Amino acid sequence: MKMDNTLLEDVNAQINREFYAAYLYFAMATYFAEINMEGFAKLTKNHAKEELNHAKKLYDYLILRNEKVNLFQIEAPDTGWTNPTDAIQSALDHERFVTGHIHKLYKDAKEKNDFALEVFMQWYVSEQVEEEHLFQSMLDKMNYVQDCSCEIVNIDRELKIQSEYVE
Ligand code: OFO
Repeated sequence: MKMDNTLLEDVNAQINREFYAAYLYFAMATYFAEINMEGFAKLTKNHAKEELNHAKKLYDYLILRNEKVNLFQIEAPDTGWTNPTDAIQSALDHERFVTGHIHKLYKDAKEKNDFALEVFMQWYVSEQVEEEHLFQSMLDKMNYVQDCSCEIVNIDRELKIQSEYVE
């Protein structure tokens, strides 16, 4: 079944958003590396790789459906973070923004009776729950310790240990 044109445009736009997300997390990893927060740098770099995978899954899906992939220009992320908490807050804001688009795509697929796309998008709906949880729980911890930099350093150390298992 051919994909509705609006749905196809939206999937292509989502591919771009996933690549943008990868760019954003690589930028964040650079910021954390520059301030010597190795744990946060590893976590965000690993997350950038996950975002590339999200883009690739959508790309492969369009190929499988014999639909046209359009790769658009990737916007440069805004990198004016003033401290680690500010950066993680912007990660959470970004994930909430992406969740809104994923939900819209899922709803549109359902309304246009594209059941294959609807089922495919379920994976992204669930993934967004995990993505928001990851940054929300981190942010809660960071807000809890507030400006106590030694505690932020401890969180960074923990993240460094955890992300060594992921790589
Ligand atoms: Fe692709 O989930 Fe985050 O942005």
